[in-house]
Amino acid sequence: MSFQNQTLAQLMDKVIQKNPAELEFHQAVEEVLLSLEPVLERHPEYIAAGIVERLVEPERIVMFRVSWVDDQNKVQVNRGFRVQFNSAIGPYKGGLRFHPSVNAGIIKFLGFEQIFKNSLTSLPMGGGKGGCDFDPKGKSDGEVMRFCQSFMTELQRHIGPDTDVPAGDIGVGAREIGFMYGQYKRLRNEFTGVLTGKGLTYGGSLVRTQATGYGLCYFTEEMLQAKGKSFNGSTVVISGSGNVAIYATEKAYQLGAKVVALSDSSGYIYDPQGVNLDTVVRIKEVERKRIKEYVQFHSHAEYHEGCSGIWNIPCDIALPCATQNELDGDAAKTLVANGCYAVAEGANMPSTPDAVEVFLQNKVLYGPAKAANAGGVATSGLEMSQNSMRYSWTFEEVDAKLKDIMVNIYKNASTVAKEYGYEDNLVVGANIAGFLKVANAMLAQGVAY
Ligand code: NDP
Ligand code: 2IT
Repeated sequence: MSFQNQTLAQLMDKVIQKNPAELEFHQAVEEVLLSLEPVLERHPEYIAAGIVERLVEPERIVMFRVSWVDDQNKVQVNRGFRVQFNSAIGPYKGGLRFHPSVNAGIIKFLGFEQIFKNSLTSLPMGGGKGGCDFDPKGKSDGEVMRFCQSFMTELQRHIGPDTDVPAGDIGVGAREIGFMYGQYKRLRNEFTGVLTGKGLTYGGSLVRTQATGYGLCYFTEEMLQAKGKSFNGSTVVISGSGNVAIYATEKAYQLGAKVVALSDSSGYIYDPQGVNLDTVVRIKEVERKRIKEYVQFHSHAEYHEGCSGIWNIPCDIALPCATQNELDGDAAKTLVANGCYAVAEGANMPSTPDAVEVFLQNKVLYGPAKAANAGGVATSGLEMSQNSMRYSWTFEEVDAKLKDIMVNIYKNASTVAKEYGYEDNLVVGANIAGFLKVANAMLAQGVAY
């Protein structure tokens, strides 16, 4: 796809010029701007008010040194980020990623996408994201604690329950959130809902742990049922074996599917009988080991080095749940050739633009990340509501609200796609639906808000 609208084409050039070398950010912006062409034709007032120009510029970026002392008493220095992208519809909201690959471009792409995702949830949350190039792998609990405390010592100046509410993402789970929450509370002397994904003993919400994976399957089931299909009886391939992948696997099984493959950043397992989730949870979550250990417990299963081969496994439904750009055009063609009819994204931007093109051209049911994985942040929004009320809902109550939100995101994205002449294109539908609410809030609030 290329730009027809000159204003948008020029804006895209400017984004590339002003943010050199931030390839993931360019990719995320280009996809959204292409989707917005039909909206701007209908609504020139958004151009007049500079809405899109303002949207691609973060309201604020904080970059900071994180120094900490390792178990050998050596000083370590990492680089932390928080991008506060857009607060038009609520306090900045989005996860923190701890991974050696983290840089400004990656955090900006994630923060930019979060604006539209959060808008789609229908809850009042702006877009933000943060993280650090710290690698939790191989670190002791003490090292992770000291790092998290140092990270929060700076971050706490920039966040707050009505300002900016971070959560988890890659490398940030219950352990890291606990350490960061403890440090925030120590420094600020406040017990507030400043982070989500908290433990259940100190203000966390039931279902938040499961929410992204469960929500992904609720969304996918809705997308399938609209075309007379369902998870029931299907074969599913899921990449990753972290928080999102594990709970997507659990829900896919509950909906009657068989999950035959999972991966980590070293390689993938293929278990034609269906992966045993208890084994995966023990290896990845409890022991923090590699997925290849799986074949020691299930000798009929196979382990293959390298991540991309997972897409060669024949399946009906593919759920990429590891990281950005993990599924390229060739992998998409292989999936299609093997009969895969649905792809929904648990990870953020896992499919390259070429892969997305292949899915759309071949009429694969395709659920883009902003819509399909919004269940995590939606349940974070529900955690914020419960914290404000000083109250907690039951598992069933939160799960029902999550399901309702995911079904509505599907309906909203597909209705808007049709309304703008792109029936069945959920990329365009989700981007436009997410954009409209934010754009109207920005219009209402004036330029120098
Ligand atoms: P986890 O840290 O729990 O798990 C990440 C998984 O992805 C691990 O299996 C990891 O393998 C694999 N992985 C990470 N980086 C790479 C890489 N560069 N190449 C190949 N595999 C990789 O993170 P989550 O499950 O929380 O996040 C997974 C994806 O879902 C991310 O894209 C995240 O942004 C997105 N997401 C997460 C949400 C949440 O609520 N947690 C909400 C919405 C989206 P290894 O163990 O080897 O590192
Ligand atoms: O990408 C995401 O939506 C997340 N990592 C979850 C963010 C959140 O605030 O719960």
